[in-house]
Amino acid sequence: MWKELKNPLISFKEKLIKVLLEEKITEKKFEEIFDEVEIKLYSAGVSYGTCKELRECLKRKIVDLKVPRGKREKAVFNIMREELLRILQTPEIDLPSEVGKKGGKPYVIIFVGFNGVGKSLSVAKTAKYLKEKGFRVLIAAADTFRAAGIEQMCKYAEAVKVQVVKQRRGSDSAAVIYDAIERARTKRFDVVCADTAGRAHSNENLLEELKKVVRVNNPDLKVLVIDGLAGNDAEVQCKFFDEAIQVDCAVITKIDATDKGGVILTVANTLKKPILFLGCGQGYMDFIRYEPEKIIEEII
Ligand SMILES: Nc1nc2c(ncn2[C@@H]2O[C@H](COP(=O)(O)OP(=O)(O)O)[C@@H](O)[C@H]2O)c(=O)[nH]1
Ligand SMILES: [Mg+2]
Repeated sequence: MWKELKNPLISFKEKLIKVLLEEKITEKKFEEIFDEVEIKLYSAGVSYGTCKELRECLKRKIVDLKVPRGKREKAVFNIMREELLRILQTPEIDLPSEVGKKGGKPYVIIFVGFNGVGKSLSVAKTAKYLKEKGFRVLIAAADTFRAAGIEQMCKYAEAVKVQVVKQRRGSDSAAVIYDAIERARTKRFDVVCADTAGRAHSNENLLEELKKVVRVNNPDLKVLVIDGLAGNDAEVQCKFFDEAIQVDCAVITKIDATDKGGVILTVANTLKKPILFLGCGQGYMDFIRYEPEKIIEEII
């Protein structure tokens, strides 16, 4: 899952330790070693901005580092651990407790993101999870744009045994979600999980539509879904959606389908917002909690 991230980081660590055995690490030496690693980090999906930040904070701690013989390995490891953790550590969110706080009023979650990133499946995973926590969950099939968007959401909803609110294809996605919230209010549902249409940088209309969805429905949680295979583009996607609608948290999908893993660093560092879960498969239970310490254990 993390191979392409792990290999360069391990090799970086080993190179530093090797130099440290002979002499102090000068700034020039540090830059030289980091340059080699950086290219590989890019291709593992760590964005330019995130690499730069990592370089600067590691540099500050490692250049001229003085440690007694025998403690060097541990010292380098600790510094890397600390700095990676600083990047990966984001505020936490406890979804069931947030839903509980609404005290009977429906808690509204919308999922946004580019096409094909895994929004609809993430809606179903979240709905199933919350249902199993004892909440009454309703799904809004509000991807009214894509052909078969509604049918797909209905199929997922049926599979996780959650009721769904839908309208005709091409109808107003804000209105579908509005309807679902009304239904949730009158029928005493605790949560509405709303799908939306995917969009791209160039999709002005869809972006306006998304802003309207937010304006009209004032959701409690706006979840940005990012594909774990997105590579460096993850940074652009984070900024694009955060500027448009101020997202509250992220989901990173398909981490089972890649060795890159760097997208996680990029998203954590760019958004600095909670990561709700990591999607790790096409089944409705295929997601894991986001645990930065565990990830660091894997990568260094
Ligand atoms: N392997 C894997 N596939 C996923 C994951 N999440 C979504 N997918 C697949 O990615 C494709 C697109 O997902 P979908 O939910 O339709 O994306 P949407 O266009 O953003 O709604 C589907 O084939 C999903 O089964 C995941 O965590 N792992
Ligand atoms: Mg979809």
